[in-house]
Amino acid sequence: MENGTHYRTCHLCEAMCGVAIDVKDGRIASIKGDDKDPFSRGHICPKAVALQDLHEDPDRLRKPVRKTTAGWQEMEWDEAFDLVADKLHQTRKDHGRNSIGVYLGNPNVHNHGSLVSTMPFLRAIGSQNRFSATSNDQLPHMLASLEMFGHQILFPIPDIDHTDLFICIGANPMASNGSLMTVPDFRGRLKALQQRGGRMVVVDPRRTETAKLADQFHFIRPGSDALMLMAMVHTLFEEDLVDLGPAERLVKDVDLLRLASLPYTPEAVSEHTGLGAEDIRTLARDLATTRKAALYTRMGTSTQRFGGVATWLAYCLNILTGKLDTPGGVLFTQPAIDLVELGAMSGQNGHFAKRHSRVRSLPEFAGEYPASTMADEMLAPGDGQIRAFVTVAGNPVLSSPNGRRLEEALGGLDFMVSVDYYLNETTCHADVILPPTAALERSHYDLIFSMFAVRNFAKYSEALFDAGPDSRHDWQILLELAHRLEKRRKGGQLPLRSELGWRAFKQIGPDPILDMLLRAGPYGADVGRVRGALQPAIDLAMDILPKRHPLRGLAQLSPLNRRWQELPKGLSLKALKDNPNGVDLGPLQPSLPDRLYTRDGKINLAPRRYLEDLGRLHEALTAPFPEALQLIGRRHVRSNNSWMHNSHRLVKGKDRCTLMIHPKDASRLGLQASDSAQISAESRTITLPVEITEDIMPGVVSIPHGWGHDRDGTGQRIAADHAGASINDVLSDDNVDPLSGTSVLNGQTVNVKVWRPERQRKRA
Ligand SMILES: Nc1nc2c(c(=O)[nH]1)N[C@H]1C(S)=C(S)[C@@H](COP(=O)(O)OP(=O)(O)OC[C@H]3O[C@@H](n4cnc5c(=O)[nH]c(N)nc54)[C@H](O)[C@@H]3O)O[C@H]1N2
Ligand SMILES: Nc1nc2c(c(=O)[nH]1)N[C@H]1C(S)=C(S)[C@@H](COP(=O)(O)OP(=O)(O)OC[C@H]3O[C@@H](n4cnc5c(=O)[nH]c(N)nc54)[C@H](O)[C@@H]3O)O[C@H]1N2
Ligand code: SF4
Ligand SMILES: [Mo]
Repeated sequence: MENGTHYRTCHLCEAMCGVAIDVKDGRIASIKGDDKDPFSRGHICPKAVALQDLHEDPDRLRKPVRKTTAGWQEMEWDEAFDLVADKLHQTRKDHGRNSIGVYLGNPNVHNHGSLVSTMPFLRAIGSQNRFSATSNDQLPHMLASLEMFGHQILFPIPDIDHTDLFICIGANPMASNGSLMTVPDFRGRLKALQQRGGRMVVVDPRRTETAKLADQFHFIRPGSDALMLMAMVHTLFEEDLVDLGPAERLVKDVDLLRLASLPYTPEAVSEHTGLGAEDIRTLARDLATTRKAALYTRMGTSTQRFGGVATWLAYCLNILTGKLDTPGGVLFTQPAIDLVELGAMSGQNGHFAKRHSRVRSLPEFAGEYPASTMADEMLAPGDGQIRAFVTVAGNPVLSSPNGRRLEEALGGLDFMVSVDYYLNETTCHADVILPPTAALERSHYDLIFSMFAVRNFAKYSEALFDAGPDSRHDWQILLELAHRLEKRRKGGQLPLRSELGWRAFKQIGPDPILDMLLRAGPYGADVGRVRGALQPAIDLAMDILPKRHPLRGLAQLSPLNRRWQELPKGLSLKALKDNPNGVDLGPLQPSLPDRLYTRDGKINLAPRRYLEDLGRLHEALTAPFPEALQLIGRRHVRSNNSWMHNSHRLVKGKDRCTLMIHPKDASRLGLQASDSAQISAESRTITLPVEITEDIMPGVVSIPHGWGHDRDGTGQRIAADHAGASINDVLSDDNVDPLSGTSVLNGQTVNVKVWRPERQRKRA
């Protein structure tokens, strides 16, 4: 690689920070924030520097490996692809197509190559037993978007750069750098908000790093957000504060929501939520009376027992107070590659509960079953039992509830293959591991997170290092496997046209597709001269064709759509290559009613599914509180889910995998600062050092996820030296939000007691 500075987007989290990487003599000399990136303006977090560690990590796999009785053995790619295709094909032949399970992990969405090849790959596998990190994460947001706006990835994004009130519930952007809100330099943007007289209010069971910068903070009992949000809705109606603003004529069923909120007075929910009734009223009034305000919720409200209802109510509150589609409120983005529109064009708006899982009858979402039932589907015998398993960029043993049970289930499979460059707690159960190129060896375009960004922005990064002939990108691995599976399914040979299609796809890869989509998109070709001639035809198509007609979609998406007339033009892959720091496409803009995808063109304020779940919410109102401690998660800026713990500079220093507990609870349990505690639920147990702090709500304890690297058979030496324990070894996989199937990762109850090895040993 040439000496000099190379510009890139950091792909590790959702923030899309620009990095400037200096290369000297073929090696990385430094990684800094890119001051010329118009979106991130030089901001990076400590993880960016660890991109180098990831790249140079001697523990990272570089060739396919196969498990043998004598340990892992390297293989050639061709041989590995054939072995995997043979095994998967045989399983399918012997036990049916649903006998193959697939789990897609989080890094897939940070990888445009994986994204364009996942669909053909899944089609070639052909199984309904699909899972992903979605059901441990943002599923309730996707469900609310689907039910209310008619499209599963059309998210209202807080316009943080222009708002005067940011209400942040169950999210910790100071650690996470934002989620479903791509917001590089959250701290800087918050500072600007506060400097223009704006305020941030945080509601969380822990006084988080974000809460410490807030103008106001409230503790809330885990799992009770839906009650608080319902009481806010109640207040808006009671005090006549409902004003739908720009959405006025688009919203339906306002009265249903009003009726539903009647029982939830702030007084009625106060004790259950831990917030004072007057505090809840004030929150509702402030949201209603601040013209530019945004209410934002994330992991803490989505991965809990009322994740579905709570997320829906958060959307409702923004709508009822006229914040949807208002600058300074929450808006839909207009990305350069509009996957929302492209999805809709091909009828892929999303679907929910079209079928149910075999063992526990949990609903699918977007063709995936909840991750919490993955082990059931492997362990329970019968037609459709998973016997072979594929993981791509995931570590569900650490990231899904009841990791120990999943581990046991993986151990019983006939065959498992993982596409991953680490031998981690999950991939160590595979028979074959296919390691892709590292991130710096491939190009990068944020197909997903550009859609969630607080400004419209496009950036393409070229590969920094040559991948070398004996390596494969994720997309090459997925397409190769798909091609070989298809061939086997068709008895060895594909019809000529299909064969040529596969070859062409494998030849061109994802970047020419990007180019095509960029040129054909809203910021694409400059149609100035031909506009006059083509405009009438386009307008006609938009007027007369039904909303879901593919031709209308095409017209809608094309640079000729009048809606984009004011947008900057000329984007293409070349244009992005010429601007390696990225291209700013302007602030978020109002887009209603065009952006809606519901059949009737309305926003459904009170979808039936949510109303049907309210019986359960009402029961919670009268149920006694849990006596036991409630366990919640947490994130730290130097960590990233389960897979950045093999970087020494990120894990060194104070142990971060601790049990946070309030002094009152600690003293009741006889726990002291230097103690370890045993945390358990039923027979699931882990042990961790305690961290006694008033920053956590009494009655609540917190453990970060992604740790527990002391399992046998893994291959990350630094991570093993800083093992910690996995919160998911304690959490139950029986516990999902019944409405959405999302795992309850926050608010499950646990027992905590002192753990002193000497005492334990004496007793034994
Ligand atoms: N208790 C609890 N559990 C949680 C959470 C929580 O808050 N609390 N958070 C949940 C959330 S939000 C998420 S997103 C999940 C994440 O859970 P997962 O997606 O299951 O796991 P990750 O820890 O992200 O592991 C990613 C794996 O991908 C590999 N990898 C990295 N980059 C690439 C690549 O480019 N290609 C390939 N093929 N592999 C790659 C890494 O080596 C690593 O093994 O965890 C969830 N689990
Ligand atoms: N450094 C770092 N950054 C990351 C990641 C990472 O692992 N590390 N992961 C990335 C991923 S995959 C994601 S999805 C995002 C997640 O981004 P965020 O959602 O911002 O991340 P969390 O820190 O999990 O924030 C959840 C908050 O909810 C609180 N909480 C828990 N239970 C409840 C509850 O019942 N009610 C309320 N109101 N709050 C509750 C927790 O205390 C915590 O502060 O972060 C991304 N960025
Ligand atoms: S916040 Fe950190 S990890 Fe996330 S994109 Fe920016 S530099 Fe990368
Ligand atoms: Mo996530």
